[in-house]
Amino acid sequence: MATALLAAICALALPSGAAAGSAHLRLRGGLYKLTYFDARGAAELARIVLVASGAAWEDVRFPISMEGGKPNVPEFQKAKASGALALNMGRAPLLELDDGRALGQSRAIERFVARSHGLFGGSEFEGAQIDAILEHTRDVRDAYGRAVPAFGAETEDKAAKRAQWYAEALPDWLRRLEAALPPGGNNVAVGSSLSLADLAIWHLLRDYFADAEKTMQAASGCERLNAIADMVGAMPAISGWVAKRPQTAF
Ligand SMILES: N[C@@H](CCC(=O)N[C@@H](CS)C(=O)NCC(=O)O)C(=O)O
Repeated sequence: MATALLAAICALALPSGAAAGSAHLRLRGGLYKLTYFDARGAAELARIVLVASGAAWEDVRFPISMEGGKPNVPEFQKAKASGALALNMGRAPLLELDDGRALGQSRAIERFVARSHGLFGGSEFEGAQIDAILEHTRDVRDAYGRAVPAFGAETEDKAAKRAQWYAEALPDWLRRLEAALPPGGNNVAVGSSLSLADLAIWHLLRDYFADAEKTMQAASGCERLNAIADMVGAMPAISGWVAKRPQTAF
């Protein structure tokens, strides 16, 4: 249900509604403002990077109601109709800076904030290694989207596909992700300090999939991935965010 709802939100192609109030996306304080739906969805890793960066930021969420059995997002519609989301082609998330500049695309936002706050490695090559790990995590997420249909009713077939994902496909992906980490120690994926790669690994292993227990089982042989995820999860900024963020189904 949660995945289907996320897919529905992420696939929304809503007609333009009434014009938005002009104050809707105006910055009220903080270095950044990140606007997305009231969901983790495509924005949560960007939020995690903002949290880890220590920068002041504003977490703006379009409410989602389920009136009539389908997602309704009137504030999103207004923002979209106003052109306020044009930099993400009428979609969310959108990052705004306190100097008036703005940026769309979740991955561009993640990389920009990470680069701006020392979370993108110590050299061009480390940056590229971080990029590669980020793309690996995206590949795993995309594979899940292909393996387990997000739309439609829960069926036996879908349950079987989900079971296969956790029992076979995810362990295989995670083994290969572990093997793809650059050699090193220190409980970080790249170089010698925390980076976007570590945050993306934590998000994939501890935050992304609905079944946390089965994800832990799938990752059970992956010592480095687990060490990285544990290190990130123990960061006070991250554990504090997880404790205080709005609880959403997806
Ligand atoms: N690749 C884009 C995808 C953006 C996207 O599809 N956002 C969805 C939510 S996950 C959205 O705003 N859907 C509403 C719509 O397209 O009208 C990103 O990562 O930012």
